[in-house]
Amino acid sequence: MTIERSLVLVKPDGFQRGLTGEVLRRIEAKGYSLVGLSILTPTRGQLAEHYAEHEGKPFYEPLVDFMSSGLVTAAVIEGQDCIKGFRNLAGATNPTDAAPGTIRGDLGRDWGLKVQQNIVHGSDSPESATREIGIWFPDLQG
Ligand code: DAT
Ligand code: MG
Repeated sequence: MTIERSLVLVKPDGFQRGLTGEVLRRIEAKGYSLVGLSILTPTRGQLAEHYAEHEGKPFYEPLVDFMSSGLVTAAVIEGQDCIKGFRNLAGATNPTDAAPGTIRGDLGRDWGLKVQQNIVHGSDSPESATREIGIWFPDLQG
């Protein structure tokens, strides 16, 4: 049993659609705690750090354009095995593939041309979580 922290983003599509509360509700209903919360428009510099692993991929520039296009809600969540647990709550990257019951499966719209519009981001490993929390919440420990 490991108490972990994970970095969650409600992306501009989720924020604009008024889904921040629904995402946070699912996080809290699962039993995870909120230990950091912020609403901001990400800078391209922040996003370059955040998405460094994807630099050079065909979807990288559209992804950074989209993520810097409006407000996002950034959250640090805490709970037992919450890194994998939140990824399970979020569902598969492509909302069409995401299972019903997941955030992307229930609320994500068609993959279509805007594949990056899948409502949420969640850290994918303890190393990513520590790194990402440092980017979005420099005052918090990963
Ligand atoms: P995830 O967000 O599920 O961790 P990822 O880290 O592989 O997925 O990719 C980051 C984001 O980039 C993802 O949320 C949506 C977008 N993306 C991923 N794969 C893509 C693809 N093949 N085409 C377009 N956008 C993609
Ligand atoms: Mg990822």
